[in-house]
Amino acid sequence: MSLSRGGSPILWASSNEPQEITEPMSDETPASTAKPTAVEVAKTASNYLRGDIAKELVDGAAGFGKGSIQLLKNHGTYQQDDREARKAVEGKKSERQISFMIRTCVPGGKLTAEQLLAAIDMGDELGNGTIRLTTRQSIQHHGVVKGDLKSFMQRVHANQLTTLAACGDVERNIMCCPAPIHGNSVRDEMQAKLDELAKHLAPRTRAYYEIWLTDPETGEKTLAGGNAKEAVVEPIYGPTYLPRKFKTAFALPEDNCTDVYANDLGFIVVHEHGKILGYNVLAGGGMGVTPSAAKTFPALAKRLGFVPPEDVLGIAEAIVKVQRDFGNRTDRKTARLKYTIHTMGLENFRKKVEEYFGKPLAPCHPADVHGFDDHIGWHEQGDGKFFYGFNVENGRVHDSVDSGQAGGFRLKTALRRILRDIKPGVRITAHQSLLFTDLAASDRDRIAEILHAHGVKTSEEISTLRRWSMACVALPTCGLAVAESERVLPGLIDSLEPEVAKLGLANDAFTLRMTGCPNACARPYNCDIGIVGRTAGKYTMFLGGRLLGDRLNEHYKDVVPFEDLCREITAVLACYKAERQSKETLGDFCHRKGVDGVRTWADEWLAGARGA
Ligand code: SRM
Ligand code: SF4
Repeated sequence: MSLSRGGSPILWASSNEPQEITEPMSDETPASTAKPTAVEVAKTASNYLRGDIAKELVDGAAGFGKGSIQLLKNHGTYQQDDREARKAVEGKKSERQISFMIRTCVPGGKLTAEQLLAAIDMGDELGNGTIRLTTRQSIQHHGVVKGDLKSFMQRVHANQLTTLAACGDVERNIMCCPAPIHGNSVRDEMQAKLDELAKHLAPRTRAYYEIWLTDPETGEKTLAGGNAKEAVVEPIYGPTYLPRKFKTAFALPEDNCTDVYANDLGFIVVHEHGKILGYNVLAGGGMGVTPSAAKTFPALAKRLGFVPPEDVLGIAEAIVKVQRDFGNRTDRKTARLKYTIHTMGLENFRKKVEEYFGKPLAPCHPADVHGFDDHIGWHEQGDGKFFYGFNVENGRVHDSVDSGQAGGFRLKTALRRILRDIKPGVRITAHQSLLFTDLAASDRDRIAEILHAHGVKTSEEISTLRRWSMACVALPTCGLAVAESERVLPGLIDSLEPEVAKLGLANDAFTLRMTGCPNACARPYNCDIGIVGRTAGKYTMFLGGRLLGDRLNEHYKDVVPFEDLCREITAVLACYKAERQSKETLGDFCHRKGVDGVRTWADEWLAGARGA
């Protein structure tokens, strides 16, 4: 079956249901009940995200109670435990080694060298010694214990960043193409618009400041913030915030590096002759699905209308408020904006948005995404300086020699050297990688030397396949993972690289994205090859999306053992090589031939009938 741009349920070919998630999503409420979900109850009673967090923070227990666990997400932190350590204590809940994942917002992925260095230090001193660059241009830390949460938040604040609204039922980290191309006022203005919007949609409760940013000794509020004097605490969100997470991205037609169609709200810049005419507004994108719940589906955002630059904040606020008032608060599985639009119908949704916006929306400008740049490698900035896109495999910044891995490298130490010695500007990409900006031509050799001295490959030395791949975090920290992802994708790529080279496809760019469950944190449903965790050691394969991110892929094969992924993917690539038309991308080829046609061809190839 085809997953059109409008989005429709995925059909799972096998009758095997996915393995029960070891720890059911604690914020789920059965769909049949009309009562507000437990999370809604917790938010309502929380007095603008306070709840019992402050009390429980100092109660001596290793973790928080159920209500606080939900509220804490809005403060940017998830209570987790190392799922491998669980086995050692035979599943006794009380003995789980509780720690916290902390996500820091980095709007548009823009940082200074000092800020990234400080984040790395925090990971070493209070976390698990690594940091994770995410698929939404932000930073995650893992392994922070409860007793260190407050000092962690204070250090994030001192680093001029925040964890407020990095997770939770609010607007999350807003994405934007991070490339620093000077003299390109379109990019400059778009990035400035993102900053305005991020500020506009940030929660205004003082809870964050009261709980985390008080003096640890005296309890005094030494660090300013919030809107103490405003009569209305949350003029946009209200006391119960949104029914579910809400995500926004900006993109350029020629560069959809933020995957704008995967967002609840998207803005595609419409520009002519170096001037922004306005933005095409998209609404209702989202990837997460629950395979056992047919009511859930991935969807690309729909094209809603066009606004001039001065109306971006207004239209965003109107859409957020429609979702606030009409989103489903009785079933978190169908609470995202994509379901609100599905339930209301696009035209009714548009009318409601226009009502909240106070004027009609102009029809979309024909401009649409037609290019994608991951910004890896060396580029001129346009001001005599350069930026370097540095591929960080799956976004994990660590020294592998510390963890005793074979073929070790010291990426974290190399990054420290680059950040300290060269002091570049820093941007995080939506592909979990880094841009070092404002470089001189002479920095080229220095950066390569530093990387090599630490056993790290430059972006030019990795394969095209690895460069365009992404994996989500999954095990051991993610409580929702049913299969491995980040820890196994590098090995899969190791085995695929020679096969791809043998087929003569080493220079072909196609996106390969893997996740440890169908929640789809690495956006596997709109790429060329999606590999989604189905159960321990087994995956569902999807084909026929594309690098541009404007088409959902289709179900190809189910319950594929990890050990078979390399040959299954190789067979698909062999089919592509044999039958593609000139300049046809892998995704376009699979879409044209159809997944059934590709499957038949590939199965014959695997059976030796095509000279495999
Ligand atoms: Fe995600 C939940 C990690 C981007 C869809 N995601 C989670 C949690 C918090 C697991 C949990 O709820 O207990 C994961 C934390 C694991 C860990 O140990 O760190 C997690 N998501 C991530 C990150 C770190 C993956 C990565 O490898 O980079 C990304 C952080 C982004 C950020 O900085 O804000 C991340 N998550 C995404 C994306 C991609 C995107 O937004 O562009 C998606 C698909 C788009 C979407 O939202 O539909 C995504 N994450 C989900 C979902 C499914 C939501 C749904 O509507 O069904 C969940 C589960 C949920 O919300 O119930 C989830
Ligand atoms: Fe966890 Fe990956 Fe599933 Fe996201 S996609 S919830 S990180 S296993």
